[in-house]
Amino acid sequence: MPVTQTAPIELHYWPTPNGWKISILLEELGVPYEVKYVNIGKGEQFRPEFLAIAPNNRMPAIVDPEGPGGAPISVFESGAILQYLGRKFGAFYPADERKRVEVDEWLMWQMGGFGPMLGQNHHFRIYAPEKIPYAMDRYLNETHRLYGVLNKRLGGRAYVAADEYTIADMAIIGWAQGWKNQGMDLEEFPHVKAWKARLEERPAVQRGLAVGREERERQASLADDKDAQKVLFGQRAR
Ligand SMILES: N[C@@H](CCC(=O)N[C@@H](CS)C(=O)NCC(=O)O)C(=O)O
Repeated sequence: MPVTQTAPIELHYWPTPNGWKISILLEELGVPYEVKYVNIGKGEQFRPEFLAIAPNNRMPAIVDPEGPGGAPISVFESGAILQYLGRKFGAFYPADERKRVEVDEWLMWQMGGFGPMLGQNHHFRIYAPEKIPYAMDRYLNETHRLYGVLNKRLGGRAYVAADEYTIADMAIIGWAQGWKNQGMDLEEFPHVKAWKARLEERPAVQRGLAVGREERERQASLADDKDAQKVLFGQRAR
């Protein structure tokens, strides 16, 4: 029986590759949700009410007022959120064990590699006050390697896992938006390019990527915003 959602899911969010994963899934599911912006450049991720649901001071996070047993539940870490919503609504996360293992493999590949490594690449290329060739090369090469892995995987396949469109694709697509700033040339990765275009044709993907665009455009770009850089870079245990 399809699960219905009556009360909106709270999405604690800022428009970035990790945030887009969840806005895309919620748009695909067509369930009610309410965006609560967490402006990470202004330090809103350190507010006590946000830390109570996301102790790692990173968005995205959700609060589902209709969680297991009908009681509210909060979830942080984008991969865990994708899995929770996929299980709850029985969509984009196949129940068949072989398929689910494939989805988990590619979801973890994104969470552990095609996310953290691309993030470091972007940091050292764009934000680092000094250009450190060793760090820049290391993360550029790793990004290139990861795009190569994805390209091979997508050869002869429409989607990354389980022969269908899943949360694994949704986890990866946001990170592939930034290929230029990551120093990549998509012509080198034709299967990635075709897959990206295929996903971007989906209205829900377009809507998911647009959530909060105006909020973000109102802000100075992080590369020029020294105050935001102070908030985001060089964090230590508090
Ligand atoms: N592993 C986390 C990473 C989330 C993450 O890095 N979020 C960034 C924006 S993309 C953030 O909230 N940064 C705030 C900060 O650095 O304080 C996830 O996938 O949810």
